[in-house]
Amino acid sequence: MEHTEAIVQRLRDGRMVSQEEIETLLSVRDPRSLDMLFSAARDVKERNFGNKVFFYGFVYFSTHCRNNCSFCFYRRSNTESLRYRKTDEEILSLSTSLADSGVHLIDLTMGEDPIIHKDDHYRRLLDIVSMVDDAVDTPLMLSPGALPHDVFAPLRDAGADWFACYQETHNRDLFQRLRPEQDYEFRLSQKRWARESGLLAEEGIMVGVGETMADRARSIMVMRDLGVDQIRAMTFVPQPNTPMADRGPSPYLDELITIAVMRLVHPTKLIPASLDVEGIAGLAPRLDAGANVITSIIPPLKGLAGVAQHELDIDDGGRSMENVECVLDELGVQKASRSDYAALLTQWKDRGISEA
Ligand code: SAM
Ligand code: MD0
Ligand code: SF4
Repeated sequence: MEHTEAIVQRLRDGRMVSQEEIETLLSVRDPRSLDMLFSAARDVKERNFGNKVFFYGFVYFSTHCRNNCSFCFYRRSNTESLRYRKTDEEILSLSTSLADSGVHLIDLTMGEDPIIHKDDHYRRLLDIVSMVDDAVDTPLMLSPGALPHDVFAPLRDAGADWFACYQETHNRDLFQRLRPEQDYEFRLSQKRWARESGLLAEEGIMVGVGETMADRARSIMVMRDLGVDQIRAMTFVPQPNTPMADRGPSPYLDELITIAVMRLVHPTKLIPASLDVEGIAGLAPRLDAGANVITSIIPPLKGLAGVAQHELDIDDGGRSMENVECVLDELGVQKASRSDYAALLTQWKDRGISEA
């Protein structure tokens, strides 16, 4: 306990810690040390962001995918997964209604849909981004999978603010098992290319896919080297009809501890509490662990899916803006203003310009 407390204190003082020390924090399981870890993470969050959180709307506009990730319900070999492709009109109406409901950002997400991932300089993707950007005054994130280097600047010019692409792990062997036929370096470069083009970037890992504590600690270090602005951990949710279907789910506590340690090591970054793991029931514990962005807000009855939880809490409105705001009221947490979010993005983008 003393050793753990000393590491936490060093982080709170803004000092560096080693990968082994991060691993020590990730390995904490006794109740008193856990209390101390979570309360330090909450405290650090509140010092940097107050009692306010951001809301991200999620538009999974195409569930077609050319890849075969072993953890994913939408892998190409799964003939039983729900496939749809939203039309321009549908993407526009979903985005405007999310913007009207007051989200701080819209995350436009797709599988690596072959009709978009083709050799035409990603014309369709750029058109979608411009179309949504013209229609809403809300920042946009794009989660389209891995793209060639020369598409990043046009995406920024089309109106994207953020680029999300999760490595899942920074252990190369494990990466190859999780994302067969995909290139580790190419995927890691996505975050660098995004930042070099003036986009903000998100990196993420999955918890419970066979990684060790040391792997988790290394990911938290790599996130610092990448200089990304948002970082996430999501518990792996086993999917039927996939090679990892029978892998037991790992305890959510591991994800919560990872979030808390991420918060201590990365005090000023955005860290999601994703509704896509445990649904709305998982919101409070993730905020209590130090998360400050609520992601995967999905309007009900629009034929939209989640990624890890394709149906949970969607059509009954559990993940709607309205319901999430009610739950936040009960928790005594406030919604940040649009101008809080705009100020943060401007500050970060200016920093990007001065680094370049
Ligand atoms: N197709 C794009 C890609 O893979 O980058 C964008 C989709 S992105 C929303 C998919 C992310 O959801 C993955 O990178 C992974 O982190 C997460 N995910 C997918 N399946 C999951 C599962 N079964 N359990 C937990 N997280 C999952
Ligand atoms: C989420 N379902 O935030 C979304 C997704 C993609 N950028 C995000 C994993 O949980
Ligand atoms: Fe496709 Fe993304 Fe699922 Fe992999 S995680 S199969 S790239 S949708």
